Amino acid sequence: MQFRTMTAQQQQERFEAIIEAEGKVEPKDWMPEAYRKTLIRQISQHAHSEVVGMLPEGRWITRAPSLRRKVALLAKIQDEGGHGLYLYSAAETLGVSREDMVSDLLTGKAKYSSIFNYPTITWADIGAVGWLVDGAAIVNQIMLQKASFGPYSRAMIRICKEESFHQRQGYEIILKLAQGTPEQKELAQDALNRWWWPSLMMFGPNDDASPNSAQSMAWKIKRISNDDLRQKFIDQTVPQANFLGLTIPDPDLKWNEERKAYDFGEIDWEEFFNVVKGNGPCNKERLRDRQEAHANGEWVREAASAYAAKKAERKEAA
Ligand code: BYC
Repeated sequence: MQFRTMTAQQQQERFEAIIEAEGKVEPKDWMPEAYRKTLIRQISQHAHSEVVGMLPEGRWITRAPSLRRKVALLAKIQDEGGHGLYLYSAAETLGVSREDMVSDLLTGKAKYSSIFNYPTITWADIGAVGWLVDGAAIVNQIMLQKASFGPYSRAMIRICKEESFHQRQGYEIILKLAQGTPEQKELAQDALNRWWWPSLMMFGPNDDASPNSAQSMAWKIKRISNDDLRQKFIDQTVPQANFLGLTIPDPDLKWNEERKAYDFGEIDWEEFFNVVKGNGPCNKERLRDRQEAHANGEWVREAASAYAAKKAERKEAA
């Protein structure tokens, strides 16, 4: 039966059956309005995060310590731009325009990941971003490959492949510094000290303070809760820090044999919400840089749309 000829109840039942059977909801399928809105919210925020995430790393392209490091960093940052494009395209299939999404970002209406409002002040920060930020992103994004919305799930499969290269790129930078001179090791430790807690915040508020989680999990957009993902990240990252000979800046961090997991200290949620509200160390700078980049790209958008219009005109005339 076609969606168009179904009653509202049949449509709802078909949607629920797809979710139940681990199938994929596709853009032309009927879906509840709230499901569509949740996806637009999450996918567009994710796309914005990828694009804004290019900025803190972009600062280091001209200052990378060797040609090899520069090439790897450039490739990584280009990948992030690509991720933004896949994700904007996935969101567009839900009926929202790219112009509207970009405008929401540029006017400060849209959220993007809190992590990108922290500064990259030394080269070791580039290592920490790859190791910890991309590391956290992978832990979160592996489950999104199985998201119930087809275009999001397919975009995430490709993104995850690229993210694992990003994580290794960062870990290798930190490893070299950690094995270097005492000054280099100190740079690595200092970067870990500054990026550890913000990385834990990337997973979002605790489960009991996460208004969207329960419904997103029922719809199989999210598969694992914020707290469970955070724990997974901590458990896999602590042994890496130990191997590097670096100390995680948390005096309460302790292996819990009963839980077979690390206990850890209290996250400063006041800092998190403050950053999300726009008051982090770099929020203003990030928005200003995106606004500037958008204005500088005006001629490219004009040229591209003029070319598309000309092509359509020629096709019509032929
Ligand atoms: N920062 O109910 P909750 C990358 C918001 S990019 C800011 O738990 P949800 C990379 C949340 O939006 C990494 N805001 O929400 C790129 C919600 O507000 P709204 C980005 C946050 O959606 C370049 C409110 O808090 N990854 O990998 O169920 C270089 C309540 O939260 C944050 C993604 O976007 C935050 N950290 O769960 C390197 C992954 N956390 O919208 C790396 C996709 C929460 O109700 N997104 N909020 O106004 C997700 O998986 C989920 O959206 C989240 C939050 C886990 C982030």
